[in-house]
Amino acid sequence: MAAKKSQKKSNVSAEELLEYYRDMLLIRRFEEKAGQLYGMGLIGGFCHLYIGQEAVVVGLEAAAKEGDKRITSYRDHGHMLACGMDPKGVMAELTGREGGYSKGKGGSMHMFSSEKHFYGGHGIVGAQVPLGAGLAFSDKYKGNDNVTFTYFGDGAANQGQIYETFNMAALWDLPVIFVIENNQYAMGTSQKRSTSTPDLYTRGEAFGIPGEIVDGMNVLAVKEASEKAVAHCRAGKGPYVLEVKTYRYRGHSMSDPAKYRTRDEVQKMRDERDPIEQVRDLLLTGKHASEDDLKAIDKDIKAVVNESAEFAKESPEPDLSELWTDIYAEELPQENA
Ligand SMILES: Cc1ncc(C[n+]2csc(CCOP(=O)(O)OP(=O)(O)O)c2C)c(N)n1
Ligand SMILES: [Mg+2]
Repeated sequence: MAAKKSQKKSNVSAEELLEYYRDMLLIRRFEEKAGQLYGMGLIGGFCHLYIGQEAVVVGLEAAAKEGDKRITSYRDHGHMLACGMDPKGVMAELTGREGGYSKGKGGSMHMFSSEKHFYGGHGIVGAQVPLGAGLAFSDKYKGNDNVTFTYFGDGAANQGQIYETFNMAALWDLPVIFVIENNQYAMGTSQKRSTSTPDLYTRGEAFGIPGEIVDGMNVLAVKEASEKAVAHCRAGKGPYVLEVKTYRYRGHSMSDPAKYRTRDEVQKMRDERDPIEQVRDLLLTGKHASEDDLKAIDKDIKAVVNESAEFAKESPEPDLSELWTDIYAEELPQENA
């Protein structure tokens, strides 16, 4: 059903569809592998998987250009892979090893890449939102046309600091896209139980920020909305809100028994709305790819993910002396000063 809808709406090329298929599948398989390594005791601490939400970040990234920034919460592995960070470095950080993006000292929720303009990975709900506006402020100040994608959840959307940020972002016309990843739950609390007005995309209205609701299980719909929001920000018209309706298949974190929803609810979403299956359908029915082509892609992705897991197991534990590094900021390189 949904696949047919997106097929009608888009004139997307086969190459693009294949790229989205690959990017979403990489996130899905990476997260499945992370879940396995967690079960084997190789990953410690918190670990929040992104399975089910892949179309959100892949669709948003489809409209990004070099120089754009992104910042998100603790559910961050998909964001890192979608902006081109190396799966090996991400997986090795999950296992707490030297080869990880934070040299094994950060773990799942605390990874950064200045090269890919990825600013974390934040464990405090909503904390990344004012930081995202700050990143956008830096671009506005420097006079370039970069935008910042600032992701947060439906639960975070009820926090006070979000609205202080909306006010400043609108007042200063900051080039920031506030992406509300509405996966319908904040830990075990459904949006219905926690939120007085269900339409989170209208939350910017009081500040004069335009907003839109987007089908987050449909990567093409997300891409289209992202292009619109990005064009708005690059044109200097200030911030934009996108409420992207999505769904997480796994528990809130690896330690969540998920008793607050039925198995049927999750299964129905998987069967009827899965973002990867939708693109797979488009590729096959549009004869852009054969079953064999897709099998070959699956095999490639599995190899990349297995390689990342091997690296994450073999990379050494950080040396004790690392306890004393990365504590204070070093002098900034001139272009960032
Ligand atoms: C300030 C703060 N309060 C509470 C928590 C505990 N906590 C962690 S995640 C979470 C739910 C957030 O849900 P949502 O924003 O919808 O994001 P999702 O996990 O669904 O991606 C809560 C309450 C926290 N980490 N920080
Ligand atoms: Mg949520």
